Parts: sequence; C-alpha cells; structure tokens
Amino acid sequence: MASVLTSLVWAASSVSAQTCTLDNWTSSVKTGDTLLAASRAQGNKAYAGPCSLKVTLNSSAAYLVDDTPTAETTFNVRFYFFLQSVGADVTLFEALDASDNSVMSATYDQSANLVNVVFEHSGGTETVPIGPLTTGWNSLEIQWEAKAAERAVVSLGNSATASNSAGSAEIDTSALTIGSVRLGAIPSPATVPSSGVIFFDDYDSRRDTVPGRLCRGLTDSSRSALNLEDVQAIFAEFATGGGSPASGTPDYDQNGSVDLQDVSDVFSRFATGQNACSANS
Ligand SMILES: [Ca+2]
Ligand SMILES: [Ca+2]
Repeated sequence: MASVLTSLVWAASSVSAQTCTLDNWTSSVKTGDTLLAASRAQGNKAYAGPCSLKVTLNSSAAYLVDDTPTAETTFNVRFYFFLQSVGADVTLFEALDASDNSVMSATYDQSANLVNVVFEHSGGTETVPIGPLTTGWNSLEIQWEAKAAERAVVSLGNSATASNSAGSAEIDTSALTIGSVRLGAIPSPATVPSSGVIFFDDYDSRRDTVPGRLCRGLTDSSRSALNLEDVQAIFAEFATGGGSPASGTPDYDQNGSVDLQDVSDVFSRFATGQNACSANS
C-alpha cells in the first residue's frame, strides 16, 4: 500500500487563479461559512502554498473529514495551525476507528498554552501535553502504532517532543485501528468556542514514513536549500500586495504574514551559509 495516506493541502488549481478548494476531503461538518478555503490574497493566513483552511468558531462543530485511512495500524500525521483570538479550549484533530470511536485527539488548552494529545488504550486514556505554543504558526506531529507496548511520539515544531509513558509503562493500543480523521473545530472532548479563528495548512498523513517539517522560506520544492530566488519571490509577493504570491513556504518567521522581515531573514540565512533546509525547518 502507498506510504502517503493523504496530503490534503488546500491547493489552488493554479497560483494565478487562486481558486482554493476543500474538494480533496471526503466530507465536512459546518454551519454557514465556518469552513473556508481561501488564499493569502483573499485574506486567509496560509503557510504552505497560497491556500489554507479558515475555521471560524461560533460554538458549532466545523471540521473536515478524511475517510482515506482504512483499518490503519500505523499512522503518522502532521499539520500546521494558527490560532487567532481563540479564548477557550478547542479540539483541533481526532482520529477514529471504523465505528467512530476516538483513537486519539489533540485539544488546545488555552490557559496552559499547550496541546493535550489524548491516546486511547486498553486501560483507558493517556494524555500527553506538549507546548508551549508560539503566537504564530505551530505544527503538531503524532507518530502512532497499534501495538501491545506503544510509545506514541508527539512533537510541536522542531523544539518540543514528548511521548506517552515517559518514565512509566507503555500503553496497549494493539486492539485499535484508524478509519477516519477529523480536522478543524471538533465538538469533543472540548466544546467549540464561541469566537476566534483557526487557520490550518498542509495536513499530511502517512503509514510508514514521517512527514516532518517543511523548509521555512523555500519557494521552490525542487531545491533543498534557500537561495536568492527565494528572497526575490518573497519580496515579489510583498511588493505586489499578494498579487504575485510566492510558492512554497515564504513566511520564514511563521508569524502569519509574508513581509520584509521574511525577505530579510531568508537573505540572512543565505548570506551566512545557513541556507540548507535541514537548518531551516
Ligand atoms: Ca496551503
Ligand atoms: Ca512572516
């Protein structure tokens, strides 16, 4: 079977047309326009490519469903998210079995400024907190396997990593499989907040390999290091007010806007020889 389960970016049909779509997802649960695929030029914050998903919080469920997973016993997932004026806990992600019972979930804890990842196992649930969150784009990655002595690995950005059972027993997930996932504002275990916005981008799930992080500042995925073309592409997006959007991940400092600071940051990485993607993820 293919390694990549689903790479659900909110792709534009072409960069110039900037028609962003959610059509790659199986289905959705929403009220009104609470799930909106749009580009940076159209007002979304987008981390990878011009498009992203905007989830508007209004106390009602608003999430996408991916039914691509089928009785998966290994599952690695990563997505980027940007919390804007979210004043209460919200469940961002959930993986479920074929009967829609939860296998794992990830919930933003507003007061503690972290994410609680909850894993089901034969003896109940185990919560793995990971943080602190930054004020810009965050990326959450979970590596999970169905096995009798499982240590799931959770990471936030490239700086924070945690796992279940650090210092205690591993968990028994051997009876579990994953049949679908949800991404957005999910009504359990947290209730959906009444206000705020969450942007999501570059959801990637795989069976065998681990998605890892995208190369910050890289505007041409055929390269593995930053160069002056990235500086030019990021400047062009800024100078045209978004009319000529950069491809790739131009928001080097991950603060939610593509501007002169990103131009300066990428130039600095290039000029100081720190331009390899391995040093900029
Ligand atoms: Ca995108
Ligand atoms: Ca930026």
